[in-house]
Amino acid sequence: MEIIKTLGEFIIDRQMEYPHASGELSSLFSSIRLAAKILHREINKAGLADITGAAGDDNVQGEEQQKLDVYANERFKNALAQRGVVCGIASEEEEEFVKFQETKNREGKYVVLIDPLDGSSNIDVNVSVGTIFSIYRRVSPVGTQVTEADFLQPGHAQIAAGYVVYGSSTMLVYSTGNGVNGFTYDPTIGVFCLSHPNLQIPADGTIYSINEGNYVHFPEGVKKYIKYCQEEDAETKRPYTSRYIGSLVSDFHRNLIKGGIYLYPTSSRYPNGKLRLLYECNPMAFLIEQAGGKALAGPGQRVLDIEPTSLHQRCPLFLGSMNMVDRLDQFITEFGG
Ligand code: P6P
Repeated sequence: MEIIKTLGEFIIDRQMEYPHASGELSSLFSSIRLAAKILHREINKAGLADITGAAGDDNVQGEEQQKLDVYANERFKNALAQRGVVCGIASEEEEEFVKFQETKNREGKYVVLIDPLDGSSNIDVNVSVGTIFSIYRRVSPVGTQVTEADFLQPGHAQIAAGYVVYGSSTMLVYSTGNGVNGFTYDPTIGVFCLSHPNLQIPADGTIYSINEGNYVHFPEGVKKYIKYCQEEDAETKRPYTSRYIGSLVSDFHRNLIKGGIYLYPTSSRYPNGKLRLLYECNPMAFLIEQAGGKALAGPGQRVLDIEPTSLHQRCPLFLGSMNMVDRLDQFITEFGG
């Protein structure tokens, strides 16, 4: 008889490891779990319902908002507000951070930063998309209104981070700082089941993931690394394989399982990189370090040590297998990156 450990049981078991834990973080995760199940339902019928396609507005990024972006943002915002343990959120879909005004929320100890539906432009072509979340303890006094300082914390202060990937199966992968665990959603019984305990990224891999369409604009060190990936070398199993889905969560998840490196450098269109530090780079960097990998924003620059200055600031991102990121770091240190 197979033993099913659900996400809920896993959270309770792990909570026992933190005697001081008051169960609030568990409650926070249950709200994320609920929103993820609802989004799973909507994404898997998106092609049928009139919920695909643009919503007609542009978000703070100036990107055309897909209807599911808007829906996802509302779902996660409402779920996170209901439990009272969160005093506010920042979202890719919200220009300003959102203050939860209920008294129960002002007592909340946590803030959540979220990309509700990353890669949403892929929905209409049936390619995997994801939700990315990052959780901090607030720095402002409990009982007061949340402040911007609560959101502008360096990534190493995260107490938890994770993602949901809505792919061939829906998975929730997260860490609270003691390793990374993956849960696969079983829609027939409506629960996330532990399917990938203690995920560790291989120290080496043979996959590099980058949008080579921007090659001519890449820094010299990145160009040289790409050529390195393409050279013959039996010992280091090169040439590597190029895989780029164009959905960060999907590219990240594949590399986490198989080993590999994901790169989003600066380019002419994105002089500071495209990805957002607070709700894309930091949570993914937290996870990859917890899984034994590495995440840089530039030569020797650990993503998690960046001191944020604004909610939607961008930064370059190089993350994945430790030895692959170290090799890239040599190139961008010597030639620029
Ligand atoms: P490009 C999706 O828009 C996203 O934010 C990430 O999910 C993805 O990795 C990246 O941008 C793709 O960007 O410029 O290669 O299309």
